[in-house]
Amino acid sequence: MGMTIAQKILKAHLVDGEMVQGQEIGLRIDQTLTQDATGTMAYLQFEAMGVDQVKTERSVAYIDHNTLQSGFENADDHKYIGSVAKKHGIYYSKAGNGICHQVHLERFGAPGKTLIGSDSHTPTGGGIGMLAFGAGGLDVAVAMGGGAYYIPMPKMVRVNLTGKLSPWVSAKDVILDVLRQMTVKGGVGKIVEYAGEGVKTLSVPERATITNMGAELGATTSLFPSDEETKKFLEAQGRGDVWVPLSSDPDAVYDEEYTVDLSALEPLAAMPHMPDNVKKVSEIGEIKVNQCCIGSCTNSSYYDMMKVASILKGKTVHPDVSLTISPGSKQVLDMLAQNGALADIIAAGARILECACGPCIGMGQSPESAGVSLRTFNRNFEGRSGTQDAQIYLVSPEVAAASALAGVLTDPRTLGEMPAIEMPAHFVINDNMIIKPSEHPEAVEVVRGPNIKPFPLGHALEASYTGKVVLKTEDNITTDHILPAGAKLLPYRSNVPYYSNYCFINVDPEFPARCREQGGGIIVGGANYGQGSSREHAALVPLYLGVKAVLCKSFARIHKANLVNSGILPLTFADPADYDAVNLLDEISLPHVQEEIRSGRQVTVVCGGRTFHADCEVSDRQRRALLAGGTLNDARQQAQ
Ligand code: MIC
Ligand code: SF4
Repeated sequence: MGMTIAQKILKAHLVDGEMVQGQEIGLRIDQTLTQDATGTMAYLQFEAMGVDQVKTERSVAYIDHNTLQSGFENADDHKYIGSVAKKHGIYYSKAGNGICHQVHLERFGAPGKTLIGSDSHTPTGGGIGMLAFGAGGLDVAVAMGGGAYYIPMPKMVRVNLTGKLSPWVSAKDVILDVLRQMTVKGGVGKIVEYAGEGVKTLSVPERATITNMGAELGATTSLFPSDEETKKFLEAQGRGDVWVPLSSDPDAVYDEEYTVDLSALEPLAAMPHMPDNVKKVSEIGEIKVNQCCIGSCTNSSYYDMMKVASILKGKTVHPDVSLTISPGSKQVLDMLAQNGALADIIAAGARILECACGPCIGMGQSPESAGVSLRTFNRNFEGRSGTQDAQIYLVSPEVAAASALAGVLTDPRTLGEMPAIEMPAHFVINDNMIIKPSEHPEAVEVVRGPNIKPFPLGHALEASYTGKVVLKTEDNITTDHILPAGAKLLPYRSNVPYYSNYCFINVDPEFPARCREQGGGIIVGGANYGQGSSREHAALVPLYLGVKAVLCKSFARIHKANLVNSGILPLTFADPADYDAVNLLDEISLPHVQEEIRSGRQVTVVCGGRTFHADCEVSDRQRRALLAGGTLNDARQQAQ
């Protein structure tokens, strides 16, 4: 039987298990990346493992999230990560060099290789045919130490691209259309492959926009074939030698198929507050806009920025609009500076920000109260911008730039003829903000600032458990709900005790205090619990607050893995109707939980005199971790 592209790469990297759908497989990981907001934890865990030098082909530590230094915390974290990197064989991309996914695509990614990153948008690498996964920090630490990365063998989805994009319609509209079709839950447990005639009409940056936002589908990862276009991109990056061709076999079997007719697409927008709440710009109408933000790992390539510059050239941003531009990397900014496009952007009245995540993660540029902000980013969850009542729309760079000029949401097709943007034959290559690891690692001292506190460790699972329901949530709870980010809180990513005061703060401000009163307990959730970011803090902080189990209708993949790593039981209602019978502060007992987890049986749940069952769908390896109270405890026990 023929194979899909993903199956070929999985097969070449399989070190454990069988490629049978739903069963856990272990993969050899060629490359890892971390960013700073998840990196401190990942490296603290890596240090706890006692490995000297990373065992991967390439590991890179990026500083791109916490770049606002309004106190010592972020700068101290950068210093810590820089010194750990130097000591353990990891490349270090300094603050200002760019967003991890953009820089990795430009300078390190390679078709056919496996990559895991402690950031949910790591699948951006799928734009060049890399099999790239977002993961928790501990999983990345294990991979750096040479350990396998485990996922349940995913289903295969094929998205057929037919036709060719019309002028002013962009790759962002392709993925917004896929989100409209599949929803934010539609990709869970699946790898999405793009195929068909339309593929060759898309450049690598356009493909990367599409694979980037596969994270919003909940997909395990997304990828494109590696073809002549991929080769051209890598050659232009001076890295033609890493190119290999990759395509699926003609008789490859997919579990699901979707079609996007590129020719029929129009400019789209995801309306507040979910990435799958997609409408045509022409249907939404001319709403007044206060802010436009162009950048993020979704839309910050040279290609995107050149489109924006050509729209802004010779024009002026509307007096009521604040337009921010964050180029994805130093390479992009450098090229815009050298060819004069940056001058066009500046002259139009845009605010140029650092090459970093910036407004995407609420690191500055929070909109005004109830402000309407059009963003070329990937997430518009409520409150993520830093302004709780802001209305965030996700759009293409073309829509954002056109609207910034007009002051209202604007269909760029009204602008007349679209300027043609050529992909460069050679990108400007200057890696002087990427620091190589030391040749004398023994001489490097790791620097730890006072904000870096130890991370919590779970306790072995006892025979039975009784605790109160400390929170009951609706469906689609995101990790931004569980632990908000933003400029005020991100500096505490290496300080779990402090961060814990903000757990679920925008859902139920009493949650941290309630956990302290009750000595922890159980969280009850709806469907797709934990979607969004890979931040393992969304597990570590509840662990710190004494949460022993999350009982919900279904989980997002990375969050579920993070719960297991922390030793928190990920339970799902065997009968979703039982969700209705459980209320806040009810007492829940799990009378035989240890035995049931050990033997893989359903977990008995007693609540208010009723008995029902929950599933704990995990692998044998994960069962062991849950019994030990987390993956690190388990690794220690195995080592003994
Ligand atoms: C995000 O976009 O939410 C982040 C910030 O990049 C996260 C990682 C984090 O929370 O540090 C992600 O997507 O994984
Ligand atoms: Fe950074 Fe935003 Fe991308 Fe997350 S989604 S990596 S915050 S740019």
